[in-house]
Amino acid sequence: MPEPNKIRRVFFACWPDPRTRAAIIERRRLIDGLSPRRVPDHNLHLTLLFLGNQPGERLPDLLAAADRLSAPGFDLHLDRFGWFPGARVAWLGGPAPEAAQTLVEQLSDLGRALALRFEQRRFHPHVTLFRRVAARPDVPPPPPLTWPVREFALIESIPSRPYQVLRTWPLTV
Ligand code: 2AM
Repeated sequence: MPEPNKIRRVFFACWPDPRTRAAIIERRRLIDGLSPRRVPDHNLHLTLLFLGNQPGERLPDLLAAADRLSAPGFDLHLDRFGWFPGARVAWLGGPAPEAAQTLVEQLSDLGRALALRFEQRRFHPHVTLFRRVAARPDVPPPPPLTWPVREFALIESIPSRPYQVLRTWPLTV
């Protein structure tokens, strides 16, 4: 039986197609050994908007609102490795295309329209590759990768389990 009142930890993300996932893994290999906390292959993703803990009974509204959203696809150019000192994560990332930024704004408008509580951070397109990385990696840039983003997804994070894709939505061409 589903538990409607359970707290669910969710976020909107770009979920890589198989070719893009393989290309991200290849680039992760270039900085292998940065920390023992490598993000598993099946969890690699790029967060658009982190909603965090939400009451389970709000999920149907969230899914229905995202069903009504219309936004164009975009290409993400991932051309650099980076590191966030606070989160101590090493990542593969790149600049934010305007269409990606607009999608993030549409998603946060949607969350606000549903009166969900979440903390909005500035959008820095990145795929986390390693966690618990003590210092900025001193590595040459990776071969650039173009990720054709043609859909987005709502993902659930459940402790000790692979991320669950709850639903995906196409972006327009
Ligand atoms: P990270 O990869 O930079 O750690 C699932 O936890 C996803 O949501 C991860 O991609 C993570 O980003 C992101 N995330 C976790 N907590 C967050 C927060 N408070 N604000 C923004 N993004 C967050």
